[in-house]
Amino acid sequence: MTLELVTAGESHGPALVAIVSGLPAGLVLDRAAIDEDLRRRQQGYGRSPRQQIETDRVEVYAGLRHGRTLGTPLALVVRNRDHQNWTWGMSPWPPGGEAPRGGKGKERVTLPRPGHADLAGVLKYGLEDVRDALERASARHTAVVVAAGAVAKALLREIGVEVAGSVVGDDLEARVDEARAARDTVGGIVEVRATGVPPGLGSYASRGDRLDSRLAAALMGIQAVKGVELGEGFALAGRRGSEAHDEIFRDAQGLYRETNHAGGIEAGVSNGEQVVVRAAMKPLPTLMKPLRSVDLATGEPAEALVERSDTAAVESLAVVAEASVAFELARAAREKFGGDSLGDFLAAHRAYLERIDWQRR
Ligand code: EPS
Repeated sequence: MTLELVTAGESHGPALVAIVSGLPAGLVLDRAAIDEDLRRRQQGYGRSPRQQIETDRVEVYAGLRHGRTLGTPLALVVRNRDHQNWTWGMSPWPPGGEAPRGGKGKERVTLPRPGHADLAGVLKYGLEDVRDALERASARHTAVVVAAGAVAKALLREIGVEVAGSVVGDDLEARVDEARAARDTVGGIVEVRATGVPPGLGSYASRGDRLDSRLAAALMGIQAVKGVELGEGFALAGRRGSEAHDEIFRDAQGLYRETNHAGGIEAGVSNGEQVVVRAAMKPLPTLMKPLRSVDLATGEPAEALVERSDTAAVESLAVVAEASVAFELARAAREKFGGDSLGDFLAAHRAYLERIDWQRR
């Protein structure tokens, strides 16, 4: 039994969609808790005016009855309010007739932004309008990832796992103000910590089973993330082994560690310590003072597309990274403890903890 997430949706299309399969039956979901995570994702210093248009709310179309999962695929939808300005430009069907006055998305985009999906997308898919690439590549997509992550957090809470993301460093607002004044953008670093993770999630058996490889892939799957670190990651490369590993001790309560350089994962398996991961976000590629590019319609040098955008979205990344880590931990927990109902899942978890508690003494 494993948890899977499939998403769909364009930034200015009608809605974003997520299908989560592999949840046990009987998990109670709290709509307000999911909406609260959606709200948190929309906050943050440096976001664009788009966030004043959107008030993200989850809608559920399948897999839930009276607030309890049915053990069937859960279908989540977050609508794009801004779509009302793009009904012609982002119409799923040929729009026909005249574009409404003031409607967006009528003009073909031919000025690719360095760092965005624009050029790679038109080349890969043989597109003529950069918009056909940028709409799906947009970080707007992260709204449904957060909704799915909130569901994963509800499952993890049942086994005592809490996941929290935060921004690393406290100088963000000043950096954003300076960048905005210069019509530029900034990135940053976020950290996610998960407590209560039992030892034994993930496996060293195969590359794709490793919990660290899955967390890295999940974090790299978020728009604008260019680096991922597990535990003290890059710093470990410069240390000696005697300063890099978490020695094992034993007292009356059993085995324990005094340090957590590994970030709670050894050999791709959780070791019972706090899981600590970091993600580095590049500066966003839409600059109000545009970078040099080439007009794909004429082949002539030109300035890149300037669209309404964020100066920074690092605080939002903290929420998205939290959701992404939660989803991967929940997936690993589903694989370890299985069960079609929440009761079966919890019973397997309890039996496992009893067994390792005995083994750790
Ligand atoms: C984004 C560009 C901006 C951001 C968007 C991500 O969109 P717009 O062009 O509509 O202003 O606002 O993020 C969101 C909409 C969101 O909800 O996070 C991009 O190009 O990735």
